[in-house]
Amino acid sequence: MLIKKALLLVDIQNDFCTGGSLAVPCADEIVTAVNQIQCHFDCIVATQDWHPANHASFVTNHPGYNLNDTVVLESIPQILWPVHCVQNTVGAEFHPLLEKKHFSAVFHKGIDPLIDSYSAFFDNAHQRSTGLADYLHQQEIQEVYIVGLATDYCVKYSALDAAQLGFKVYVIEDACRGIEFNPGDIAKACEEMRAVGVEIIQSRDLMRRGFPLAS
Ligand code: VGL
Ligand code: ZN
Repeated sequence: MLIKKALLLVDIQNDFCTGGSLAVPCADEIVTAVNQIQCHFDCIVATQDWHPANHASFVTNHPGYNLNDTVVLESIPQILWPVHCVQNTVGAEFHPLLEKKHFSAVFHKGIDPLIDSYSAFFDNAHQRSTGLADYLHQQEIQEVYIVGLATDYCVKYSALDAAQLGFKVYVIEDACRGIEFNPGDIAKACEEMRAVGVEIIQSRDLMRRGFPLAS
């Protein structure tokens, strides 16, 4: 029986790309690869970081605190970020060159003002689901291939949750970029993902594996 695979595009949005408020170094470089691999997947899902303006991860909502300070939200350490990906703003839109017409569904994350959501599946307290897990189960997906931003935050937490949910998970390294706030963060994220069985692969491996083209 053919294994059902989904491609998950994490947060490929203007605010994480060049000129954005939380620009991930070299983020724009992934767009070509992400567009090229879409032809191998029947199921393509994307997430948007989608914060209300009063979101608790924004440094501006914590007077007296500085960028990248840590606060505690619902017992979870929270890094304070610049204002980014505010709902219905240009910064929250997908990168203009990202191919969007084959998306099967889009899921929003980080909508609760009181808690952040690095993972595409659940908020950081694992209290509220984005609906992505149910959707992938409905589509009878067994394997999830992850690309996007940022390797050491939302890609990592999405991969860890996907593995915990029982999916076979692949992270396509050259179609991701990380923040690397501290040197070594990206490598550490890859090790954490590997430790739970996530395979870190390259986009060229998709051709080698005898990947069928989508029907
Ligand atoms: C992300 C920091 C804050 C991400 C989202 O998409 O990796 N990082 N919000
Ligand atoms: Zn965010």
